Amino acid sequence: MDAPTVDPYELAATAAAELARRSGLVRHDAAVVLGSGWAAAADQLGDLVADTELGDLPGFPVPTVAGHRNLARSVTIGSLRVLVLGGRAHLFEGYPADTVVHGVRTALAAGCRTVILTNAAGGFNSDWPVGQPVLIRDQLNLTGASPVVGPPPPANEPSRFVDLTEVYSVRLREIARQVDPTLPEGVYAGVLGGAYETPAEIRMLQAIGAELVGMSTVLEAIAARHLGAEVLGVALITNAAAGMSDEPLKHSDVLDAARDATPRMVALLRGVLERL
Ligand code: 8IG
Repeated sequence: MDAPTVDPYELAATAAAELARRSGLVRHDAAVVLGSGWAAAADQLGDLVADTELGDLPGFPVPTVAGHRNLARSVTIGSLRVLVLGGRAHLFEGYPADTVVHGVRTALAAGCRTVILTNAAGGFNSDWPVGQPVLIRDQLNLTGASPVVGPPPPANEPSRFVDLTEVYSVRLREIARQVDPTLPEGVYAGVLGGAYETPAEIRMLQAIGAELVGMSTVLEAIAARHLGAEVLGVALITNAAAGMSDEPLKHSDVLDAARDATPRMVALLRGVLERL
């Protein structure tokens, strides 16, 4: 394997500098990564300061997945400066881990100390209907990839051996439940994806302690913890996982479920951000 020609931490610093130049905000305080179907929330999260196309920032691929937007939006909620990333890169698109987490590293280089990761996920806890938002309590990284694999981080960054005892902040989950006391918590299995699971794979994931499954989030959460941010993960259950219902899995159903849940998602995200 060839060593990368650009250090990913340096690339994130370059992207953050360009974001500051284009947005006019020298720093941001919190970042929200919007997953599949959450993009509509970008329009309702705060007072617009600036829009920057992700493709105009160094190191960002243009999002290709339906339901994602080519947008880094800077908004304010009171005095809080929030960076809303309208799209993300996935391993299943063929990107390496460093590219998948580039948005999160850029947000941290821009000053963010809080990272809210949202996603759409398949659920296999029968208490959770489609449209149910779930706080991620913990994760299983089953992708076989990690953002801290590769050349060691530069000397000014933390060691790769990051403590993952509390990936998803207890404090931020409590704040989320102040906003919506009915929110359940679950363990998210992050897989390489591309295809959805087989019923046998879902039974395996159940057996090893997961309750929801998706193709994102886990590497970004590791990267954010590595660089010291506090992380909140919110999954929207947009489909029953394979073998859990008689319905075939379709990406269009995922987007429909997310659209219907948008008002609740916006209220949750705004409520959390207002309380930071
Ligand atoms: I939305 O059922 C969504 N993303 N792996 N499995 C996996 N990813 C998903 C699923 C699902 N639903």
